[in-house]
Amino acid sequence: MEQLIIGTAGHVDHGKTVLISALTGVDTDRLKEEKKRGISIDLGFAPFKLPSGRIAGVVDVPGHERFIHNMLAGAAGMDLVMLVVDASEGVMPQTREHLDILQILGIKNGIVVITKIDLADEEWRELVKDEIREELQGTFLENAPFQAVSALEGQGIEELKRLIDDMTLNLEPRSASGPLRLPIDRSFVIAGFGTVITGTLVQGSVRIGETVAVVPPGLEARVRNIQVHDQDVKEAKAGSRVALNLSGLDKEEVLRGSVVSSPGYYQETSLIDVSAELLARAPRRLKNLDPVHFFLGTDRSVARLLLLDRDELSPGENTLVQCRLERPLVAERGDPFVIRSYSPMTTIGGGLVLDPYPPRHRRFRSGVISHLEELKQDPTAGGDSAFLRSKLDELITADNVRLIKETRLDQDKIDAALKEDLERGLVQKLGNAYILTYKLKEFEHKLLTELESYHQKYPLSPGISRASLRGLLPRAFQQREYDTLLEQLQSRELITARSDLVSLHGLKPEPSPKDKEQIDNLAALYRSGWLQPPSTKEALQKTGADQNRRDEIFSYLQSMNVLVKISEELYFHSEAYQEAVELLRRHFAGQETLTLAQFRDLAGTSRKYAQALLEHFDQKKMTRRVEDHRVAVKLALD
Ligand SMILES: Nc1nc2c(ncn2[C@@H]2O[C@H](COP(=O)(O)OP(=O)(O)OP(=O)(O)O)[C@@H](O)[C@H]2O)c(=O)[nH]1
Ligand SMILES: [Mg+2]
Repeated sequence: MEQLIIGTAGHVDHGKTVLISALTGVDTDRLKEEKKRGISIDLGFAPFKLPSGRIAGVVDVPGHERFIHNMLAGAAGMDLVMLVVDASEGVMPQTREHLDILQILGIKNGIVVITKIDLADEEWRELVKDEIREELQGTFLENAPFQAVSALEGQGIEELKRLIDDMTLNLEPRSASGPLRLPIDRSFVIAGFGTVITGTLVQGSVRIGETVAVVPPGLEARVRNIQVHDQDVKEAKAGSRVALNLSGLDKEEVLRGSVVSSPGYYQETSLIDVSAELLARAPRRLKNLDPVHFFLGTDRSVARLLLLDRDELSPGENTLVQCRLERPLVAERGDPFVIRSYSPMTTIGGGLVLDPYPPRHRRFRSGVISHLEELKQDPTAGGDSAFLRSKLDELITADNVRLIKETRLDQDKIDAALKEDLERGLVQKLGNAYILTYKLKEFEHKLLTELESYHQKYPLSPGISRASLRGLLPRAFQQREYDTLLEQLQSRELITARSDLVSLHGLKPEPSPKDKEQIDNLAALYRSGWLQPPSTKEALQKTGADQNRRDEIFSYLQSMNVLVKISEELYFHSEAYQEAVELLRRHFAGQETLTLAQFRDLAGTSRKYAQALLEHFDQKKMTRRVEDHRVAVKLALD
């Protein structure tokens, strides 16, 4: 696993930052205030080269109880945590509180690091070890290895590095497929460079040039640059610490807690159904609608807890709750969250999100409770609707038949899941098929950007051919879905789609003065050539126009009805062409048949042009060839 986040946890002053510095060579306390007070205040970050050569991202958290909200923002993405305990002091309040938080957040792997062993004798250290072991009973660190170190004198540091290496070799990588999700933990502006945000990429991937959404507030921005461990990269995948340079945002608009995501995928929500637990060591019971501090990802809000099936929640109990948030945030099914009491602020519990977009509930409704109980059985799998969406994400588009085949869900379940997703705007219909909204937006964006750059490159061209534009979409897109997509963009007045060409809406090619002159000269040339016009190559040469712009110039002249196309090489001035049709008409008004020689003489042209015109008329079903002459088919209509 290349992408790996290693974090610290533990009481204030127990040696976390100095330990990180011994491991990585980086002092992560970068704030002036931190230096002055000798404690960490905000999260610290550093790249960490493991003995195996892999590079992990380190998140160093502050231990002081006043900065637990910062610790919470950093803890969410850790793959492995070092619980740091001072060998002299032993277990202290934030050792416990951090442990509770890590446990609630579902962190799975950890090492207990006993620090400052140069200050404690062997016997004392053994006592502290026993005390810690007892504290870890029943937690994810119950069987975690211990490592004693002195960060100042270097004892145990190499052993700790190797231990971290070994323990992270076989961790399961995070999912790089699916929509992008990057909870922001820092945002700043670099003069002349713009807004930079950092965070742990928890799902999906991000590429330079991509358009992403920042929710809240729900703005779109373009990814101008990406760094992983201070190195420029083109793409970053789930599990990495990344810094994104975003264009199109002001610093004010991006705060810790917002999420960078695929456009259209996440919406902010202020009602969340959860299964919540009050810790056994919580100091008192929680009453219905009590306010608490609610922490999810790197975001936080004050929330009131609507207890759905009881009036009070006692320490050690677990129940179903609708959280009413004061400030909306981004949540997804299965996300863990932490709650802290309103005042004084201590960690009292947490749980898992069951439904991030529920309707407003009333209490003691058996229907609501049994539905949430069902969701609770498998809160991380995400139920049918999330499963269906993950399938759609892979398939890109799929109709009903395909969905049944791929999900193996029955029609009723698919209908119910789709109904919910369509209502929430997560899925949209495209003809007979379904597509994730964020994907659809991505493709729309791709087509529009291509059209923009096409028009820029070929200012005279009336549009790009329908078929070559389709080439931008994945092959999973059926013709019918593509046509529907174009129709939709047209009805939103973003494009004009004709049977053969597609252009941006309202596009009128505007020839530059120089182009205008050449175009006028070309028109004059074809007019004077009349029924013996030059080849396109000759014409371009004579007027001094760029041969490479042949298609652009001639399709412009065609679209302006100045020229009529017979073949790639041969065009006629439209008045000359009209005369040829008129000659044909007049001839057939009095006679049944027409030979090539007759037409040549009528038109006063050469055999070559007469033949090309007649073949063209045949093709347009105006005439038909019978042996060595033509008969009229449908002349009147033209
Ligand atoms: N003697 C000795 N002192 C240490 C050792 N590690 C850290 N210290 C000292 O302990 C103090 C606190 O260390 P930090 O690393 O800042 O502690 P911290 O856990 O990061 O503290 P917060 O981030 O504020 O929670 C500093 O004065 C360090 O010099 C060690 O191994 N031996
Ligand atoms: Mg520190």
